[in-house]
Amino acid sequence: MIRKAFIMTVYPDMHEEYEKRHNEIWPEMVEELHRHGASNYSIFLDKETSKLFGYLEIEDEKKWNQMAKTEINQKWWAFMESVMETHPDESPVSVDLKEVFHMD
Ligand code: RM4
Repeated sequence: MIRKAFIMTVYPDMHEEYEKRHNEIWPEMVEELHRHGASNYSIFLDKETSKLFGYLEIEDEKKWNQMAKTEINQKWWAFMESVMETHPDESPVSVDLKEVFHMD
């Protein structure tokens, strides 16, 4: 199992909308995430800075990298484009974090 952590950015006036959309995440999106080996996925918001801290566990990097190309993920990113910082291809601006500590 591989732990992944990353930072994204939500627009300051979209905090509630971002949370609402995730409370109502499409079941097909969750299924696709699971199919691509993802589990234990959390996103936390820093209300002061609008930064989102994402954490998830994956089985395999290669399998996970396929997720972005799926139709449902592309649709989800298009849907989320209005509430968060994205690249021109609608993928979220995301900075990977290096793990510096872990304990079970
Ligand atoms: C986020 C963002 C991420 C996605 C999660 C489920 O807002 O779009 O890329 O993995 O939702």
